[in-house]
Amino acid sequence: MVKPSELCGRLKGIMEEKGLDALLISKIENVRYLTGFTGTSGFVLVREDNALFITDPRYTQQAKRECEGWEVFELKGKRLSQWMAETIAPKRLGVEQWLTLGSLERMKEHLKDTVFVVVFDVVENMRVSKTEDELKMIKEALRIAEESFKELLSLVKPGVSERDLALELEWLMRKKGAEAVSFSIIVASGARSALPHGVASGKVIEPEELVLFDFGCVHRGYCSDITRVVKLGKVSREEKRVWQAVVDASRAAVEAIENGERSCSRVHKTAEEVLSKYGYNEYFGHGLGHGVGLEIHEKPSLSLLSEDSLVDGCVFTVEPGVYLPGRFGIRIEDMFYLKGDLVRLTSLHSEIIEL
Ligand SMILES: [Mn+2]
Repeated sequence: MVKPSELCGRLKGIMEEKGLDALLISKIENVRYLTGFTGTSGFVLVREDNALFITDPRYTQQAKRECEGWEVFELKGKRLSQWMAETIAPKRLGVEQWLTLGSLERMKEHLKDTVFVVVFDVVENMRVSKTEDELKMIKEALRIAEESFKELLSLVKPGVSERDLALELEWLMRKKGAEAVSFSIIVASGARSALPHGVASGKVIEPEELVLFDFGCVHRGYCSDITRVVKLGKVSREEKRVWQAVVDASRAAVEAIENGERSCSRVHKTAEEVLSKYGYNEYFGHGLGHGVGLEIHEKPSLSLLSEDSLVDGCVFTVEPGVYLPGRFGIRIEDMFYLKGDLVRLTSLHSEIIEL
């Protein structure tokens, strides 16, 4: 949570630069980050010297309890744009890049003379560096996911479908206190493991197959994200080599960061170079990793095109993968926290788990 006065201070620069007399934060994760509001409908309206939380009668009571230090305004019987037109009538209103074109068109019906100015990532940038409290919640989400996965392993055997395993894993995580899964669980077996985002299907697992699990859960709004690979039988030579390439790529990225590299694109490149040495570069098509917090994918983005940097306090994944089409794929994903030193948050070992 950020105090309204502090928020005004932090946004003063951008508001002056863009000549805004008001800035509307509408993306719900950003609203939650700023105010602590956990409902699904709410806005933060920032002006030069105050910031207000706005919601509708469904959430007024809840917001008064959750949004400590925030003035809660209940919007009743009219649209936000109508209320803004009647009260503050902004000349230049900042909106986030997430506002839909449809919402913008509707707002213009009331705010006819207002100039709308898109601002990018104002709150996302504030969210990059995690507080101790946020870190605690991420760690708990990770602990729940890891323990659930360990329990799931006894159920991974030939004849079980990917979907059943995904359901079991979700069930285990929910039973341990997770609010939700952080994304649709990926269980990809055999040749499907070469699909980087092979969401669990009805496919039944066969003997001697590799099974890739990518999963995570949400604890008090905060996400976790892990990828591990299981082999039903003994790992083959080639599988071992691909795994080694992936683990070496991950280690090289981690070492670069430990040696002070902060450019996300350069960290990505470091990992890619290792895969190149193994001849697997063309089988790795996605970014090396991403920030994790209130959203499963947030800043910083560790990819070739990213302009992001790793900053103190950021939590992110490192997840190189090699996908051999029609054959198999291996990805290992760990979570890290940068605070002076780089701390590996994931505690599961990275070996292929032979069952
Ligand atoms: Mn991930």
